[in-house]
Amino acid sequence: MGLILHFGLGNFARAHLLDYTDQAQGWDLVGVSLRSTAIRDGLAQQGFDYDLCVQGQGVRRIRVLRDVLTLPDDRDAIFQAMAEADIISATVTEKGYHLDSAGRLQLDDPAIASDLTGQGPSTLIGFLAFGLAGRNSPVSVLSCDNRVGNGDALKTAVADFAAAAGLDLNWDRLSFPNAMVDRITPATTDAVRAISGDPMAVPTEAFSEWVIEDNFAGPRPDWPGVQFVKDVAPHELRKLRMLNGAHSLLAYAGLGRELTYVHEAIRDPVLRPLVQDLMADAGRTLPDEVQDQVPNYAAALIARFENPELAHRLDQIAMDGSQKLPYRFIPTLRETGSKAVAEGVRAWIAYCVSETAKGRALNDPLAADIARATQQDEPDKALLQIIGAQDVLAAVRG
Ligand code: CS2
Repeated sequence: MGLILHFGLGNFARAHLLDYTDQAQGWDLVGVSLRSTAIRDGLAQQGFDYDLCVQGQGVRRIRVLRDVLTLPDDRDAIFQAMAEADIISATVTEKGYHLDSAGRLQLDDPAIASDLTGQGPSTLIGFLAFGLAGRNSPVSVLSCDNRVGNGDALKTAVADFAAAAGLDLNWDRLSFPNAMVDRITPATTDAVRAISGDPMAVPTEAFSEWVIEDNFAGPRPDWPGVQFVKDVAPHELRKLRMLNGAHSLLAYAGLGRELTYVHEAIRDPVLRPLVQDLMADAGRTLPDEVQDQVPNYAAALIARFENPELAHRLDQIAMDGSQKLPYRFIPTLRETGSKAVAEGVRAWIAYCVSETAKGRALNDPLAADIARATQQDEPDKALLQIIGAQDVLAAVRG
């Protein structure tokens, strides 16, 4: 039996990695929930099984999860599982990597600084550095987050931490495959719980995609439908700039137009052509080998966004903008001067300004900096500075 130890048990992981692994033979999966015990408590009541409500296909009962470990009680058990796992995977969202805009670990970030004291980690990065130090059997560390070069980013974070903490890792036995992950998975609503009868049910779409760099240090499951490739970058850029870029445009511009859901925003007569332009502009920045996929991919994305049954909230996508925009918007704007992307960035700025003016704290790890920036004489300039994108100020001002 192979073992996957997975950090981050939000809806996305439960609709993606866990669904794929449930369909593969011979693997167990133990989850780690670092930030709260709520998911562990809910799942433990039902033997860690839960319903995946796949839109248009019905319910699949996912039974692959063996246990969920949480802090502070299970720290030793987490290290024990790290010593045994063949694969350590993660969905901790963009901010869980604690990297600065130059891609290096933020050693002065309070959570990282606290992990560096050696009193028992509480971040993924701290766990990986301490847990992998001294381990000699092969292990693959698999990021399933929406970052460019997610495996490389995770490796840099762990290496920076290990260097600062004076830890020795056996890098020859470790691999950090890059991966592109895709499945639109909204938060669970009361309606979903009521229909399925499972309080821990996860709603998701039928579509699902996973492209992984073929770079595993040890064994891996025979996950159905996964593409193993030499270079993930073209797929990753396609997905981040076209799907996620369009999502963020719909979120900020849609909220500005007082809409609530993705399916409403994509039918809005102003937003729909903007999204089509953004996808065409983003498509032009992609490597040659995926160019022929661009038109069909764009059309398929629009159809996915139109799906009313997912009830995907725009404010869910609007979260953590400072962490998302650098991959989703800025490269397309730099490379093409896209008017649609500039509109998206302006919508993000307007969202930051109006939320702050209403006295609401943004759901963003840089919320305090953002709130301060909105008070400056030139809020757009100050906000772009926060995300390392001062160079696109003129394009944003138009
Ligand atoms: C969304 C993503 O919340 C967001 O930022 O853009 O979670 C998106 O739904 C997924 O990446 C789809 O695979």
